[in-house]
Amino acid sequence: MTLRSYPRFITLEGSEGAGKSTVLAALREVLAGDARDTVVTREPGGTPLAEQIRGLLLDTHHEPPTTEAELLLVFAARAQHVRETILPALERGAWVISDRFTDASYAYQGAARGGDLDFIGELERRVVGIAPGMTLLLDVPVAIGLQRARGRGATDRIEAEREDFFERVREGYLARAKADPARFRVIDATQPADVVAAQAVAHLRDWIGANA
Ligand code: Z5A
Repeated sequence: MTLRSYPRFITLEGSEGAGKSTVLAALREVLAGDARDTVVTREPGGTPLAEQIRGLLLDTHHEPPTTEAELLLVFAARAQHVRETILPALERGAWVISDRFTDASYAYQGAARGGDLDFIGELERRVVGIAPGMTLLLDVPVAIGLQRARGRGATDRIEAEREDFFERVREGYLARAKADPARFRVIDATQPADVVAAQAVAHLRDWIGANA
């Protein structure tokens, strides 16, 4: 089974503290300004059940899930998210922007945790089945991203990982981008937040122009 790519499906990725929230707000504003039917969602999460799974994944009050359990939990949440939220929206012609999607599993559970990339690929094909048309990757050196993220206060289970974990996340994302330059737009997220947002908006406008 091959993945079906949807031009109106756009994902936003980045390692810790890359600044996805600001960019997401800017993208939402563009689509709302054009009066386009738009769904903005996130992973893990995006449906009531998937949000519960997110809680399990990020909670620090139980024993940490094994690498395999973590991987299956993110894909269980995604299976629900794709069928309950993303596909119904795409099928009615809406634009969907997701704060993270399957690339995050390759970066976090694959590159950073050492999970089996072939198995992740198999899950992607059999459980997910769809791919975004465009992915914006906000790239920032780990030390800068962690400083920003930890400046916000309480950390969840994954945010509490060590710096070398996030180095592998970043490398995992950059490897994905290099392997699929037609889909990825890599943005230097060390720039001021308004500059990063403006570049993301420019990519979105180009993409809409080519795919509306
Ligand atoms: N995860 C996984 O393991 N596997 C999967 O398949 C999926 C996810 C889908 C939750 O994701 C966790 O799930 C995540 C990966 C894992 N774990 N981690 N770590 P999330 O996306 O909800 O959580 P997050 O990565 O922790 O998001 P974040 O740290 O909030 O990142 P962000 O949205 O990019 O950061 P931000 O809130 O926009 O910005 C952080 C701070 O930096 C904030 O104070 C901003 O004002 C500041 N900032 C932002 N941009 C700038 C610039 N350009 N300059 C200066 N300061 C800035």
